[in-house]
Amino acid sequence: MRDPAAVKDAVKAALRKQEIELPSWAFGNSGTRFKVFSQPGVPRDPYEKADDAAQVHKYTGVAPSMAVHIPWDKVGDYTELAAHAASNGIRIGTVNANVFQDNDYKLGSVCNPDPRVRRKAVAHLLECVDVMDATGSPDLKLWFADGTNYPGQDDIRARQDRLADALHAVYQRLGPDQRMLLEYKLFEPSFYSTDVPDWGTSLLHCQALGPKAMVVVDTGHHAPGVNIEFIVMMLLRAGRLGGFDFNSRFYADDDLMAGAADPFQLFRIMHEVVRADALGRPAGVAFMLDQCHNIEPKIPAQIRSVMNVQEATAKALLVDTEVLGQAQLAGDVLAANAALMDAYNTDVRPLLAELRKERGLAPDPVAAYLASGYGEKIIAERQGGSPAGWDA
Ligand code: LRH
Ligand code: MN
Repeated sequence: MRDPAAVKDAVKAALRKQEIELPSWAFGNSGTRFKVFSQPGVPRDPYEKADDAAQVHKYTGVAPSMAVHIPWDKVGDYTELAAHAASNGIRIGTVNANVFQDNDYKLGSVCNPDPRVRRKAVAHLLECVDVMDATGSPDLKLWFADGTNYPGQDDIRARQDRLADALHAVYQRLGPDQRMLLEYKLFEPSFYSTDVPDWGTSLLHCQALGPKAMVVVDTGHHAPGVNIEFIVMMLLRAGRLGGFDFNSRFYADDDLMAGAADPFQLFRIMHEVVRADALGRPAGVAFMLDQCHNIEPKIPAQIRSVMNVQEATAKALLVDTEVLGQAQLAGDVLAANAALMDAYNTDVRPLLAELRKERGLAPDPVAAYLASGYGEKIIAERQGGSPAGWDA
């Protein structure tokens, strides 16, 4: 029988080390192909995005970095941007390349049949490594919209050769402490073939490149019904899980708040992470949010999302692994399932509120943020200029 106080202390100790990275683009205007809704007080540049990201860290204590997306977060001096973030108590994290918004990329970027276009795309990826050097960011995250819309449109094998060549060129440029994170996605914006559609394709390319190439699991990038925690387990087992893009979805790549649509799935994923002892930084898994708050206020939504990941993690840390392990080995199906469900059905909100108080934070981060008046302040201050958004 476990000592409840010892269990609680162990869970709190692990949660204190948790770090969840925020996406700069979640603070800008976003939407769908039908409409990008504007919201008052939205940041107008990466400096203001970092200010907003710092608010999330201020109230949660577990969001010490903001991922940037180039050119959405292009600035004259990236070292200065990193210094500004640091003055707000956070750091610039993962650098996301963007080779999906230029007319030249209609038939693809690094997989494009036209070598001129491929060279242009590789040049951008290399520019992103320069940004990493300036900000001190360890990770380059690559997601390619590349694919085809009709069978026969292009030679899908030749496209893999082009992709491999481009990744190799960028891999060579990485510094000793830098990594490349290759994100896969089943479909969209391509609707027949996507050049990096699944974890197997990403893993094969990463293994061909070398130890600094890792796979990113975006929870919205799978076919309905896919057992994502199985993929997570396999990538951890292979030592190739570089990171997560957490969000949730009811249908496709909905980019909703993590845990909002399927908190049980997020718990099952975090159970595999905890089981592999991969929660802490030494394991090298970057826990990132990748979301768009199309209709809801963005900063409280980010705070809520971080809390959802914390809650799923706390529940995973509460799994009585001894009872679970014994039931599994005994083939006691119901006892094994019950061991997991007992943890999942535990209300961890009091434990998290207690932990926040112990860390000098408000027990309810959303309420504390809303009471701070920061939301009203930025609406009043951020007059003029052009609000950041996907098409910025
Ligand atoms: C692609 C994606 C990728 C980002 C983009 C903002 O769907 O998940 O991670 O570059 O969203
Ligand atoms: Mn993503």
